[in-house]
Amino acid sequence: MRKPVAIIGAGPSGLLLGHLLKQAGVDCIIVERQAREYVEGRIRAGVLETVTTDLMHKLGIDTGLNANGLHEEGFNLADGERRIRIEITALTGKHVVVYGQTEVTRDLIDAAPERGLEIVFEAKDLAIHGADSDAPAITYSRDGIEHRVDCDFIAGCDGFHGPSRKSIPAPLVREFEREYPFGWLGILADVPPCHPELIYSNGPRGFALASMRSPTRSRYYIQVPLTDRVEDWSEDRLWEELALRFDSISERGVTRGPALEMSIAPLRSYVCETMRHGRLFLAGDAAHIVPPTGAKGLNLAASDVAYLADALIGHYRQGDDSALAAYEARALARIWKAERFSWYLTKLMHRFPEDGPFEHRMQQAELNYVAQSRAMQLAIAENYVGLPL
Ligand code: RFL
Ligand code: PHB
Repeated sequence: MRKPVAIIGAGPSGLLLGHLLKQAGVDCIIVERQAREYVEGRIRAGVLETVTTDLMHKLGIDTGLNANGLHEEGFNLADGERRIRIEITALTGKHVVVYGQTEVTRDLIDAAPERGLEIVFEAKDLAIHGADSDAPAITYSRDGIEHRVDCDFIAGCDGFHGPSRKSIPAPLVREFEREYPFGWLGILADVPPCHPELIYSNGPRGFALASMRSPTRSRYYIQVPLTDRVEDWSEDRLWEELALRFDSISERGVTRGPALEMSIAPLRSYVCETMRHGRLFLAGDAAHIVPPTGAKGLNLAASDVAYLADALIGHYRQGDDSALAAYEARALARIWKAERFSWYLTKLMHRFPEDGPFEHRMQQAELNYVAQSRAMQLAIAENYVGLPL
């Protein structure tokens, strides 16, 4: 088979890129390792910046988003008993939308057949060939049959563990990494959220986040040591811990209910600055990871893809490769700012095992400053709603 663009991965970056290219008349195929049900079942991000919602509107894949997205005009940072509201709309004129990555993914997959966007699920043993040649290709097997897609360009949208980044020769890879000494234990449940807006709390018992998916579905996280496993946590123990962290600082207090999902995610900051190798372009988690504290991962994937779609469309429509040449630098400028904000909020809101009382006083002093300074609140708000493309 021959396609102008072969996209590896049907996460948010691959799906958005596929739809944007198709909408512009550039043919492509998405090849995904997992089954459709698995991709649609993953519980991940919940907060969308305008960059992401704008793409969904531009694609006209926004019925679910318009009907069920929650328009958020503020969020909260808490320490101890105090809640500092960051009035994002009053400060920036913008807002964020709470709408799950699970729903975004499902909407994009549902819309694919009617737009002629081909997605191959359950593709095994994917390999990349000739990325730095004029004739790149990918091969994979499905149901025991070998397939080959010859193409002009390969988009590596295959997440942190995918094969795209790993196919770049090691001496060419410029990468930067920081791991954090804890993870987030998350729970999703059909219970009303404890508070109308998100609360990130750095209380005496450690970090916790109260988030939501809808007025009847809550998403909570707490900081846990890297040695903890999900099996170490019963639902009752987690609800008990969440009540201790949120009952006194939320409007309604924590309502308990059966878990729809519980999982632990490690926290990492990572950037691979080599986002292009010949005709292979990386986008989303394939090139960078942020700790989830700033809600930036999915939104960065969306901005990468907005740049990459523009660049590929420029190649096919105008025969102009300048945006392809500029892709890496353009994407990295936004990525490093989001990396900085996610790292900053992670440092401010978590208890680090290596920190002593001095570092804790520094966190308190910074939160005192945030509480009193409109300039600090504005700096946090404009990063949270998302820096311009
Ligand atoms: P994904 O979603 O990982 O998708 C990559 C896809 O590639 C497939 N793949 C392969 N396909 C073919 N062949 C192979 N060999 C392949 N290897 C892998 C995978 O199966 C998968 O389907 O990357 P993408 O598209 O770049 O999207 C990135 C986002 O998923 C990620 O940044 C966010 O989920 C991060 N994130 C958050 N981001 C936000 O913007 N706001 C949030 O509130 C937020 N909360 C979160 C998060 C991530 C979390 N976890 C679990 C990591 C909360 C959590 C808990
Ligand atoms: C979520 O609802 O899953 C969520 C919200 C905000 C974050 C991270 C995750 O910063």
